[in-house]
Amino acid sequence: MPQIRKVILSFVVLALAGSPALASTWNFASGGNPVTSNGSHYGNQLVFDAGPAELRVRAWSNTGRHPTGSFETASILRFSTGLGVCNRKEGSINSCIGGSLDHQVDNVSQQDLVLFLFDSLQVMQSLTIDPWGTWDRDVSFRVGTVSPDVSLTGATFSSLGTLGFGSQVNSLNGPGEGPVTINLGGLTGNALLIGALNPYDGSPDRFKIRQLVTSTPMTVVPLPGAGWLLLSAIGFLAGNRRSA
Ligand SMILES: [Ca+2]
Ligand SMILES: [Ca+2]
Ligand SMILES: [Ca+2]
Repeated sequence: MPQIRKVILSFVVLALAGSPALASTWNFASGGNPVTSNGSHYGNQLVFDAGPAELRVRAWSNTGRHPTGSFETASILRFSTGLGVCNRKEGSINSCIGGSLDHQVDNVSQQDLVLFLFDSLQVMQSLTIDPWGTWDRDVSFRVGTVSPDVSLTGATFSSLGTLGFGSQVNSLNGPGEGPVTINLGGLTGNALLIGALNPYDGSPDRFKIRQLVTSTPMTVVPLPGAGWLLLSAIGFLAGNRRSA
């Protein structure tokens, strides 16, 4: 009888634990995760693969005039050390790519924003930024549950909440040339919006986005079949106790 109890208890533990969290590490530097790009124009998109999960990345910057400071599409680009952004006020895309400053994610004159959009809910674990040169490394981010077709065009920082994004979280880091890994706090959503510190604090932040780590949320299996089996198992255990 103890053997049977052990088997039933194992089943109960399994049923309650549900599916384990699966971690994904997304490497954006050259040679990292495979990427598909539809070009380098403003409003372009990069699609990264990591096993069964897919991640779409797009960029915006607050270069718009209707209303002033509203977001317009920018260009998201993969460089040797990670992802950078060229916006509509950083010269032509080619000169921006060829220069050493503007092609980073930065808050100098404009606020660049990078949207990471997943095809499922993810727990946001950590993000690694890597400046090109020595710059301040402050980051602002938001996690949200948004439409798969979300567009930031025409939105402003104050209207991001209506699109499904949560409150802005800031990570303040000193200046340096080396990479910094930021804790994303385990917030859950299908979207992560990253930029240099907003608002600009007088010391320019510029960086590439090198790596992102996420995991799938833990789920308790609510299968009706499992529920009935669980109840039967508990009943069996109770009956067993009475007869013991
Ligand atoms: Ca830029
Ligand atoms: Ca800029
Ligand atoms: Ca700063």
